[in-house]
Amino acid sequence: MARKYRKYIYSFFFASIVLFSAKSSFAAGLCCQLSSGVQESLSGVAAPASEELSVQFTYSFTRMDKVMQGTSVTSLDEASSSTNYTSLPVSMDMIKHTFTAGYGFSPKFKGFVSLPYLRNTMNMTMSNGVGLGWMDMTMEPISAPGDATVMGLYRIYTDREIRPNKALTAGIGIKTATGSSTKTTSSGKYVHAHMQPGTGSWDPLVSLLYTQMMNPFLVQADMTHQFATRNRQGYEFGDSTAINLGTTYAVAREFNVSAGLTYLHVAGADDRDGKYTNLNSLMDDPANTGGDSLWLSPGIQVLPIKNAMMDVKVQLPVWENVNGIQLVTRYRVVIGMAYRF
Ligand SMILES: [Cu+2]
Repeated sequence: MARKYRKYIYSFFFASIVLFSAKSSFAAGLCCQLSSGVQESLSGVAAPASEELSVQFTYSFTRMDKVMQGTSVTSLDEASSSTNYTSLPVSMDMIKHTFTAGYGFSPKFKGFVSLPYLRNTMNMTMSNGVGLGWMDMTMEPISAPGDATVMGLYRIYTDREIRPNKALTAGIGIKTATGSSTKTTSSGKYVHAHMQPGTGSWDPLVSLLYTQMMNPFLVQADMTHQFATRNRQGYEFGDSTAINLGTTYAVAREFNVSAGLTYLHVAGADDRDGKYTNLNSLMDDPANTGGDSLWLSPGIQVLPIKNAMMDVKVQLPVWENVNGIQLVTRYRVVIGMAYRF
């Protein structure tokens, strides 16, 4: 039944599927690791065919208002009574607009560039001193360009040139340092490292992607690793590894449903010179960065006209194990629009 739809899935997904849009601002505390988008690393970007240009616009909204310690959900009250922190995060929203362009230089090689623009907002609560209670405050929003990413994908193996059923693709790239990592608050101190629009570091990326058509399903497995390097201010965000398993099912010519399962590992950050560190603030203690998590991502894809696609997905954490205590994601919504020329 879905045989005739096959090429539509193909045209968008088979070749390369890279959404590194998120690599930008890969400032990864567990709270922000999703916003940094690691988990999307190899799923969802429109892939251009040879001598074809693809453009994609992606909007993502990440809501963080859950506090976790290790594998269990805790509360702000508990976090404030069990620790000495006098500054705690209440909620954080991250909005990211990403423009991605891809070009197929040959049937085997494709190149991509992605440019993000971020808006991060945050509410916090601060102690007025022992016995004096807590006061809520809203931080000044951060709105700025994030880190651009450049990536190349090379198809290593395919079972046949025309309408392949299987393909193995390797990717190599770099997350640049185009976003600012030195935004300050009104008091002149650096904003939380994980709220900065960029990381200030040039981080190499490697990925491997396997796709297989199992009519009417398209199945893919991929892995991406980002090597975080130290930025000029002495801060090093942790390396991250994302392993993703996803499937797309062609319901009709113009409509697909998709599901993804992602395992994400993010190493803790290291603030060598202490410029971003404030041990009175939970968000500014590097001990509260990094961890492991598992995400589920149901979604739909609409292909209204030839060469165009719109997709919407929700990403939900189903299991997490954070280092220390962290503000983590409750949900994330991603909306993408792509066109190939
Ligand atoms: Cu804050």
